[in-house]
Amino acid sequence: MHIRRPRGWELPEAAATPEQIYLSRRQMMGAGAALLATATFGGTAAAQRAADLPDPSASLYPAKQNPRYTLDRPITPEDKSSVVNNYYEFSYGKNVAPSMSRFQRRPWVVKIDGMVEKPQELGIDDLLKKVQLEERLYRHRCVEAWSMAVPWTGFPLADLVALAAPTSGAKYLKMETFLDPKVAPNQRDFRFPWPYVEGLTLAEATHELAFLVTGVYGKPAPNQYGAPLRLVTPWKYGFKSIKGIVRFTFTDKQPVSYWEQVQGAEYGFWANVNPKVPHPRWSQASEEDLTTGERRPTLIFNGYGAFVADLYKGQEDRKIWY
Ligand SMILES: Nc1nc2c(c(=O)[nH]1)N[C@H]1C(S)=C(S)[C@@H](COP(=O)(O)O)O[C@H]1N2
Ligand SMILES: [Mo]
Repeated sequence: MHIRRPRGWELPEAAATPEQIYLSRRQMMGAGAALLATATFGGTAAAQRAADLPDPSASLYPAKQNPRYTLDRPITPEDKSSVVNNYYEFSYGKNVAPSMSRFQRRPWVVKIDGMVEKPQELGIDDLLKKVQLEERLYRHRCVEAWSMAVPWTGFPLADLVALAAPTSGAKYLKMETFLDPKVAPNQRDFRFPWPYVEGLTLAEATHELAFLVTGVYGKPAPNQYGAPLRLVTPWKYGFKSIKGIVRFTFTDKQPVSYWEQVQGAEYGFWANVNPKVPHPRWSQASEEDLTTGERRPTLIFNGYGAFVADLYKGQEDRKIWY
């Protein structure tokens, strides 16, 4: 009899079947009941213990605020921004944190590969020793037309690019979210192309605004913000700001991002904020401010035109807006 070796999430059944049925099927395939019990219930207890441990990077916070990045609006209070999140791996709704009980922020290994002189794998705490954390106040604009203003803590993406030392042929940086359906239930949903992927040109990735975020509100980021490592590109729609990053690949091919794979006609590679270029299904002229609940006009490049317009000089009538 041919018994297919279980390869976890890679089994098509795992993607298509609710966990309960999937587990009993694996049981029939010969996996020991005791082993299964350890894998499921033991794993949950371990996750709980890990979640209860203090974050090993806590002493790095709060970091000094960089005064170069100022806001034209009040900071969104944490009790508002922490319950309106997008993190499709865990929930298709906005209150994501309750679905993250199995998520563990350590151990967290980041892989740097592709067209680089220094391919490497390093733990997040080793990475944190190689960079200098700072706080930055940034506006955030979701393509769904809501916005907030957040005190992120992190370090320039350019610093990670420098650690990698890309070769001269590298033109793009591709980033990937972790893949573990035991932790992120929606990664069993075969309708979506997991893992979440995003990409930037190298010019964008080394631009001073591109920020790798590890913290928020002066402390290590709560899980729903994309801990322990997420991107923030404040001049672009929020879906570019990939969460839970485990891999950075330097390449000469333009990466096809997650949303581009799902719905390429509506969500492209560039995704630069422009109030005059509507989404195919709604206007982008204004946005709902999460802080006040009021609508405010959307700004070109989300207000960062003075910083980034040079990146796109002469291309303004091309497809850089979606
Ligand atoms: N891995 C991953 N990253 C993601 C998303 C996601 O679903 N999965 N959603 C994106 C979208 S659409 C937005 S608006 C921001 C939301 O970030 P916030 O929850 O910190 O506001 O995360 C982005 N990064
Ligand atoms: Mo978004």
